[in-house]
Amino acid sequence: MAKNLKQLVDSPVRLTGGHRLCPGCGEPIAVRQVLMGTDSPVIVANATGCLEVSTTIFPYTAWNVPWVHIAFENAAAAASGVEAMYESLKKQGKIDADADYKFVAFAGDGGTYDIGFQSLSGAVERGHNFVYVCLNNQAYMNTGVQRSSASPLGMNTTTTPAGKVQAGKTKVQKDLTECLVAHEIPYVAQSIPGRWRDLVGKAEKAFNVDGPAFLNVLTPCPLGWACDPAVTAEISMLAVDTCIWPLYEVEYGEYKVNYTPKEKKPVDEYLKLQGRFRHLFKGEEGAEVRKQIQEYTDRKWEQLLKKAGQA
Ligand SMILES: Cc1ncc(C[n+]2csc(CCOP(=O)(O)OP(=O)(O)O)c2C)c(N)n1
Ligand code: SF4
Repeated sequence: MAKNLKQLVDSPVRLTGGHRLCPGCGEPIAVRQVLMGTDSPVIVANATGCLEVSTTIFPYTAWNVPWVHIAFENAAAAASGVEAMYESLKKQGKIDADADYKFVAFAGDGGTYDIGFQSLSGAVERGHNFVYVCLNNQAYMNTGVQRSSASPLGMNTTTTPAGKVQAGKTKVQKDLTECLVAHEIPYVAQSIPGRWRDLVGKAEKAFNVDGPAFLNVLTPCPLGWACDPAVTAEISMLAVDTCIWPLYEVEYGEYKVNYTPKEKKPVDEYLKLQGRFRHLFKGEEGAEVRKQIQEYTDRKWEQLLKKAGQA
């Protein structure tokens, strides 16, 4: 990574304090770290969701960069349209040919895994030069914690409630990172807010590649995860240490695992800190789901190591 911690701290503040995201929300931490990945001027497209509604309460804004709010389903389309116009204006000589603007789209998992997926797929297939960041808190938080296709097995959501009928969500999450790898784009990576060096470094790479880049960032949500707002960074690190959310990157199809835990922790250590999985620690059915989560995690981790040539 080019910049040291002091230089990062002195970077321009592109998302200011004073927004109304919940205390301990992983989203603004991730956004700040991503935007520290470049010193160039940045233009942001932001889909509907917690980040958007909480940072732009009229007549105020917490954004210090040009920012466009776009519908839930088309942040990628908006960002690619802005990027295409920029390239056109450059060719027409209407803006400085040396200008090096960067374009970034932020959206939640609902706006990425589900409703925005077709516009994301289309934009990266067309090869637009922009960075797409999924702020993945694994549910539709802004509208009251409904399940998304990013919600993990066993999660209690308002549309997959844990109770007598089922122990939370009955399906595993869609592996969207791998869907983006299948698009054969220059750069795809997973990260967390708890490892700033990893996230800022990946953002830097994403901004510097020529073409589309996708970052999937696991962003803990104290409200929807029912966890202590003080441990956002630690919970994201536990997701990595249990291999539930491996840190890896794929550059032009080449896999690299960025962090291998010295001792892989049991998934229970991650699950037990979160009220969204509380029911899994009661009764036989809960124990069975925890076993399935462990097996699924182990299988995916082994597959990843193979892809990276490390197994
Ligand atoms: C097409 C459409 N459907 C539904 C909504 C209502 N809506 C606004 S925000 C939201 C949930 C956002 O979830 P997510 O993208 O995961 O972001 P988060 O709030 O969790 O950060 C929904 C369903 C909408 N704005 N547009
Ligand atoms: S509900 Fe969750 S994602 Fe939304 S602002 Fe609060 S902590 Fe952040």
